[in-house]
Amino acid sequence: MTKSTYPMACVLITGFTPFDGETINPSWQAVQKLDDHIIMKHRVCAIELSCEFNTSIAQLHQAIEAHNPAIVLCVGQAGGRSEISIERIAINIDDARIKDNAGKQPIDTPIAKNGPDAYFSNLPIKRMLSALHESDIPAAISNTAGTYVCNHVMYGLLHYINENYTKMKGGFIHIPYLPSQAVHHNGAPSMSEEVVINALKVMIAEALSNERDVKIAAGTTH
Ligand code: PCA
Repeated sequence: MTKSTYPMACVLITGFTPFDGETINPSWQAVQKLDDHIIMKHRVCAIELSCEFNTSIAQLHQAIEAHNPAIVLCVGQAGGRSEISIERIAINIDDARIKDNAGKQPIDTPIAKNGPDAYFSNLPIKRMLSALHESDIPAAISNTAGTYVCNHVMYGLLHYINENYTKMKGGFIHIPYLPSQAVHHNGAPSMSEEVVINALKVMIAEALSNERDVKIAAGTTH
């Protein structure tokens, strides 16, 4: 085998289709710009997930099988949040406030019947947080990814990793509205696409270079 025929290791990064009346989703807007970028000798592969329960997890599993990534970073919109939110935990429940893009609205439905109540991200979330702060990007650890499609995908990702690829790293990032969305939501905070793209690069590089996390206080009292 010649050197060029070895596939390059890859990082899978996902964004979502628009939902809840929006015409764009900032996650896919940013994520697609990173497709084919090389970060620390890893090729970034970007895919768009449907904002639909079940379909989204199936699409994610298919992409994992196709690319065998070292790291999977899923990204979604959290309108109303002001910072990059590094999600710590996914819980085994769907409780949809609104219908998904396929018209489904599961309420108090477990994601995996015999799965554990929750999974923690196995990415070095505190290191990622510090790296973002060092780059002057507002960010925080979040202790809830909600109970809609993003939590569903994060749980589906970590359950799949736990059952099939225990060496694979995975986690979820929520991002604020883009300024072009925030103008339609009175008082809502926003973050530019440029900053979000930079944040994703910083977090991917940090996750690729550190297997283990560090203990830094980043909890909340509320
Ligand atoms: N945000 C939603 C689903 C898709 C997205 O971008 C959520 O936070 O669940």
